[in-house]
Amino acid sequence: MVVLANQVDQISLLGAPKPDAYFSGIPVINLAETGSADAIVKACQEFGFFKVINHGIPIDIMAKLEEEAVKFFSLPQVEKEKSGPPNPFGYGNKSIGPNGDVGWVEYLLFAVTSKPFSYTSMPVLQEPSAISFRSALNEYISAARKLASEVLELMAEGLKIEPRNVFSKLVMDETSDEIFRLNHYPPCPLLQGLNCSLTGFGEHTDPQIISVLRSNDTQGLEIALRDGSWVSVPSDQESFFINIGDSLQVMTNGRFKSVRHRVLANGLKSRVSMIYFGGPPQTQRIAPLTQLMGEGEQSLYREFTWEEYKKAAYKSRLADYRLGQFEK
Ligand code: GA4
Repeated sequence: MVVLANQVDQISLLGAPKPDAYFSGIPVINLAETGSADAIVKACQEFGFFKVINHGIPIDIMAKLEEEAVKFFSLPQVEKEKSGPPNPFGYGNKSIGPNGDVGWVEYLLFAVTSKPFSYTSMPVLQEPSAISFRSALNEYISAARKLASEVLELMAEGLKIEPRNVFSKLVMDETSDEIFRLNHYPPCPLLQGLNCSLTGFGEHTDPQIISVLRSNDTQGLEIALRDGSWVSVPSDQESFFINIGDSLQVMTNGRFKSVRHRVLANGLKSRVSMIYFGGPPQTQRIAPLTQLMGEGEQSLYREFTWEEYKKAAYKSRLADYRLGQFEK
């Protein structure tokens, strides 16, 4: 145990997940089926989280990027560190964000600023040999952004608001603030035989509008249900998982829930995840849509721009309830 404490420093150990915490209730949305708009709205209200199947994105696009990510994370530590530390973009190891959060994870964070995006500040991606990594990234990010947009349009349809692109236009704009993240949770063999698990990525909500996650077939992701209990999300490498972010919670005046989630490290297997975060342009005002407000309904939040929210987020700790300071 002493050895474990030395190895993982201040990363928090959690109680082992209970066997019955494996949750079979994650809503599954079949995009090939009619009626998915209503099912999406229901999932956003109940969980702020759902799985998407029949999404039309070839498995090959995910597999190619996973292969490139594994190649990158297998490089010697000194090589990887040439693309770090993240400020906020670049390679990071154990340290998450600027305020002292840590987890059993290493990652690459990209700003999706120009489309197709550039890799300034990532030396490893500027090497000529990185052609296949760059092309896998571009291909994957375009597909994930398109999926985010389709899902956001179904949300508008399900909420019966117009135009249909009222949400999707916010992430599809030339100036949209999008982020992409590749995470690698290395196995932690020291955990074997111990009745506890290690925090890979601590609990938090995503500040943006929508997040699109895909992982390999290693378990680890957990979401908090409305009663605050944690459940483990069965992994599915062929599907995507969608999270509602804080900004969409505000735009729906609390109807859609920004889901709290976390990742636990695994004793035996590596987990690789890839997440697209769709955020609006910096100057975008984030407020409940008038069309959604019932008669006499008041906004739960004071007005703010995405730029203000982001600034506040980067001053916070990962687990903080960031919307708190914007509530009325
Ligand atoms: C959570 C969602 C995304 O991963 C992220 C994270 C960001 C970071 O890792 O740099 C933050 C975190 C996230 C919210 C609060 C701040 C910023 C770490 C942190 C402590 C890229 C994002 O946009 O916000």
